[in-house]
Amino acid sequence: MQLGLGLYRHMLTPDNYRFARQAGASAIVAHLCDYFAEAPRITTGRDDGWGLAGRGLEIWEAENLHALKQAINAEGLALAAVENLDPVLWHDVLLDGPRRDEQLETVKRIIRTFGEVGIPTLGYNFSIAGVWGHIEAPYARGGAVSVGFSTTDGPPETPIPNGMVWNMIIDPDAAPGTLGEVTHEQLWARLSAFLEAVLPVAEEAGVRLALHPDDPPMPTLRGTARLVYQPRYYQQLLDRWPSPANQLEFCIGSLAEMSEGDIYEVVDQYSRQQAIAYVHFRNIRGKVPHYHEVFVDEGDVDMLRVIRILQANGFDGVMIPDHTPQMTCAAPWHAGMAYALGYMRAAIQAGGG
Ligand SMILES: [Mn+2]
Repeated sequence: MQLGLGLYRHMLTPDNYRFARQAGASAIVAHLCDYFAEAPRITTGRDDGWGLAGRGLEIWEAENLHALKQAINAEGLALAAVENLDPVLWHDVLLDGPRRDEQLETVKRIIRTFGEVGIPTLGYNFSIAGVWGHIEAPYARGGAVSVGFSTTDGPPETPIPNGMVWNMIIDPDAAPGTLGEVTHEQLWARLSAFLEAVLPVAEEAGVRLALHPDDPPMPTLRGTARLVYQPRYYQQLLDRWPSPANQLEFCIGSLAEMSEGDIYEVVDQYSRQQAIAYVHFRNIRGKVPHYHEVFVDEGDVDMLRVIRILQANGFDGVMIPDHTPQMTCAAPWHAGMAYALGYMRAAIQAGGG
């Protein structure tokens, strides 16, 4: 098992690569979509969500991806995955809109480029509402600020306005109105169109697609269906499209927040199938519709047991800290990550590798 660190777009710097290396990581998971440029954290309840999509799209070009990989390699790290497509690149795939086929071609081109550059995994989140509705509050130990979700205490679940997809603005000039409702049948049909178009290309390119489960894992959010909001829907994904390129971005926190399933059985079920591309390591307290994100060592999940199950099933991929509570100091994000990485490294070593 390898330790990695996820870095947001504006954090893809040599200093942060060294920070990762110093904390024992050997891999980087890079976010290329420029959310969180203003603050490196999950934000909450704003009408404009995570802001304007489509900034800095040149990063998706082969020469820029190659330079990114070189810079990461130069610090002794692998570029293990790119996490999330900018919604500008594929919004009509999610919405079944008029530009769907053109955008499927764009995604295929990106996957082929990943294959050429040597980026082995593309993590994606097939979601219309995206990560939405979090509350930011001092939920973690010692009053550390983290996020939570609550259907009673969170922001009102308003319909998604036109021009917004995946909690980002894709068209600031969109006509007034809302996206309307999207059913589970529609969402799975859209996923089907996506995977049937791109999986053959991914197989040929040697790139794995890794699906993140829903965060928060509600059956619907803002009137739109969610895809993997119970652990069993991961199995549906794997069974419907069997392919070495059809893999999981396995988020322990999101899976543990789901109302069904035993998290240890879930970890065992999917790691035994060698279906996990990489792991998001995060602990939580509670389940939908009310939960809080907390430090790795204080939540409902015995994270050491999770690591032992992964090791027993021969998982040899990358595990990264997911979001962590912000620690009270001059570098709240970095301190939180260093804390999680130290814990994860100790757990891996204690388990024998
Ligand atoms: Mn996650």
